[in-house]
Amino acid sequence: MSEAWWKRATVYQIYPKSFQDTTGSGTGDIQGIIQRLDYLKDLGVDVLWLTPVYESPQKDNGYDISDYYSIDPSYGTMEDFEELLKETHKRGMKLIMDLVINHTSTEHEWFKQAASSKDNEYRDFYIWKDPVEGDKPNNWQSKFGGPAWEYDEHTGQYYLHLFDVTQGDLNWENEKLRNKLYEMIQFWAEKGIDGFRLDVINLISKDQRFPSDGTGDGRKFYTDGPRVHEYLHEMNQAVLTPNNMMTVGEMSSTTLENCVLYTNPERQELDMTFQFHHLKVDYPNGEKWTKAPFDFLQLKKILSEWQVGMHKGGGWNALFWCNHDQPRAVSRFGNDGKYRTVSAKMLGTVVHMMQGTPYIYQGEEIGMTNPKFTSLEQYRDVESLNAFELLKDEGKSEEEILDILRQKSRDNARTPMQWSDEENAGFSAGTPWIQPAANYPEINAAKAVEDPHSIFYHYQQLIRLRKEYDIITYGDYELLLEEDPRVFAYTRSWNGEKLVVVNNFSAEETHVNLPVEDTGEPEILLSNYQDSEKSLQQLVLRPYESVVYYIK
Ligand code: TEU
Repeated sequence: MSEAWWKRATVYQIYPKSFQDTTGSGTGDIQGIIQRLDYLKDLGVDVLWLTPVYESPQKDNGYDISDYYSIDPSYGTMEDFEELLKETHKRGMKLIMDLVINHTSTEHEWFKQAASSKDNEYRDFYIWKDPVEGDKPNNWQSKFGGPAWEYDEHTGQYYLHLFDVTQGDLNWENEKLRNKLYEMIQFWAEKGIDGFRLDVINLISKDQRFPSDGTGDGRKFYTDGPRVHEYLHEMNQAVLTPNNMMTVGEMSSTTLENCVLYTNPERQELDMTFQFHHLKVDYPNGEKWTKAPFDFLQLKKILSEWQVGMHKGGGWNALFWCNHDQPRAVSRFGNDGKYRTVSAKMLGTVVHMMQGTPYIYQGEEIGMTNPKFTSLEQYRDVESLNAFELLKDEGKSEEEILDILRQKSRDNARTPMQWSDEENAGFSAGTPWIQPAANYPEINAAKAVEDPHSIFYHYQQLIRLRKEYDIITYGDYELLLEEDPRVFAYTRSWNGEKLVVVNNFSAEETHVNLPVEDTGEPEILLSNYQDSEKSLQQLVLRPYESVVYYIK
């Protein structure tokens, strides 16, 4: 079998709401994306992933879809979408859409029908249960806080929503529903798109006993659930493989074993998976809503386990630091002050030199930071607003909660793309739906493109290296200096070649004794300083210094 094209590709994630507004509405739109295609082509990315642009009441910024077949008017029209697809292809790039099929908006026609009566033909498209002893069917919790069940007065039953109360979970046990979804996927495939990112796709199969969870929130009864592999294989055979779709599954709280199964090509399920364990290293005891530093040794351990485990099992990783649900990587794992540029480059190198398909989240390529909002009025995200209320009920002060949101809120990644030093960062001529970070006069794409030493060009090189060096795609991974509290070093080995990737995760000068043989002068493929040491022996790394050595 020839190599899958996406193994050497780099994907760029666009959050359309915050990318580029062309109408002055304050919300980004599809025409805005078209205007910026040349910038993306210049960066060198191969695939664009758009978060949902379907019609939606926008309670969860488009992850609450009310019509899978139309474009939300705030983003434009179907003609705009077709133009975007054509223009993307014209530049030799591909386009993938977000597929949200664990749930729909409660404003979707199916849900409205389903809620209208117990014997409506769509009733069984969703998950309805009778009250148990006058209360909720079980103790499962919504991922956005509060119970996962909502009582419907009209029909006297509860419906399940693992996310917001306006996001009703679909009932995948129902074959008719599954076929409706495949029909919809076929519609988009025929438009000519190149694939899908599948939202929380490992949550679609629920344990049909719907048991209460003694010690937990119910997660174990629907995460990587009983029939999930069967459903994915069915969908793959029905519409994904026949249409040659590239697929990346977003896997919530998944396991390595399951991700091997999801992505080993022999199983014909998905091409690759996002897992989030390395992004929970600043959740002490699994608790997101608390301010905490990240555990560096854990970070190395988790990323390494996934490198080795997926390789061994014949699976494939999606590599990433950030998306629209995560704080900005440079603020979280790097240094967004004095060492912003070097640390942003270092972070890029760390994941791009691993095995898998790298994803760049809009603005990462220019080192955008968390916006450091100071008042609740600046936040928009439903999860953050819910968390604020829940933390207040727990007795935390407003100051404390704002401090936590500044570190953890999903809005950290949702502020407008910083294009220039013009008003509103060149994002919009109107009032942006969410405020831009105040640092846009300093940090913006126009400036980055003019500076040959910018983060932008570092990413451009990372993308190019992946195309030029087979070892990045195929090499065996090995973590070095596992216990070193500052240095993340690893090797990739393949076909007699070796890459040694050394990264200083601290603002201190750090001495490193690498357990690798002295082979004379290795070649430096990439560095974030212009004069990195040429020898691997007795290395002294400067703050956030990152070097990729190549030995043949
Ligand atoms: O996110 C799934 C998900 O579980 C998280 O990343 C979630 O945002 C986080 O755990 C909350 O702490 C996906 C989408 O990426 C997200 O934007 C949607 O809100 C969610 O699904 C529901 O569709």
